Amino acid sequence: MKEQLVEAIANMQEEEALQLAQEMLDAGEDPQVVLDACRDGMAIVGDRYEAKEYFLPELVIAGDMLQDIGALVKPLLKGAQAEDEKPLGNVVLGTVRGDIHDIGKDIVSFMLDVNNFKVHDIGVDAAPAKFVEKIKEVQPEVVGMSGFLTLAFEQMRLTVEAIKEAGLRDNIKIMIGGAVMDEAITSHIGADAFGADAAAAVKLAKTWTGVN
Ligand code: B12
Repeated sequence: MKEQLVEAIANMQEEEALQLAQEMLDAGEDPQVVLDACRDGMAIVGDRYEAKEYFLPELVIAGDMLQDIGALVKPLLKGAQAEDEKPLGNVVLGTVRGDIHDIGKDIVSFMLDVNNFKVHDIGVDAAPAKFVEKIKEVQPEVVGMSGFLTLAFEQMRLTVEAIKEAGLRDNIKIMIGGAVMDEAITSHIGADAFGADAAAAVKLAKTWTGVN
């Protein structure tokens, strides 16, 4: 069924995709498998966009589909969290300036949240000064930057620079992620690590806060 969901997303079959996701969850499938299928489907959409088979409207539909499926998955993940636990740490998270992609960031935010981190989400198109301001305010252990466009490389680098200039770099760990990011770009940007998905983001945050 996972493959069918990937296909439905890739082929812009909105209703089928939502129905398949619901059926998988009803049948007791791990919500993470549903999210993985979304990601695989989105990767195909991205490839078709690049190949000029799809255009902006398809990206918009794909974004809508993912948000709808995300809304089905989230309550199931949330159920696992104990309400009264003390947060493991603070994370400031945002999509960098010039970039408005937020689906991946929101999944990361949500997974950190269900894993008991306090997430301070500063949204999309977040300028370096906005990161700095929030870091000063909440003094997080971890900062996460999301980026989906090639132009985000430079914005991430500028954000790290701004954090350094504000004298805040030594106290925090910085992770980056998003469609076009990879391990190789991490040191260029001046970040500490790259995470390929939300699970990696949680793992990094746990390592850096001494949880494991
Ligand atoms: C949906 C989509 C859109 C939607 C976004 C809706 C929304 N609310 O986010 C809309 C239609 C708005 C859009 C617009 C554009 N898009 Co677009 N979009 C996509 C698409 C198809 C999927 C992105 C997505 O949501 N994926 C699903 C999520 C779940 O996966 P994910 O994003 O990778 O997130 C996971 C990981 O990356 C990771 N992660 C994410 N953030 C972080 C952060 C940290 C700290 C860590 C550790 C991990 C992490 O965890 C997430 C969950 O597991 C991608 C193609 C692709 N393959 O990604 C193109 C893509 C990103 N878009 C692209 C482009 C070009 C654009 C536009 C410029 C198009 C245009 N001509 O206007 C605009 C840009 C607008 C802007 N200024 O930002 C290009 C970017 C190319 C490039 N190299 O620059 C891509 C790659 C498509 C392509 N192949 O050409 N887009």
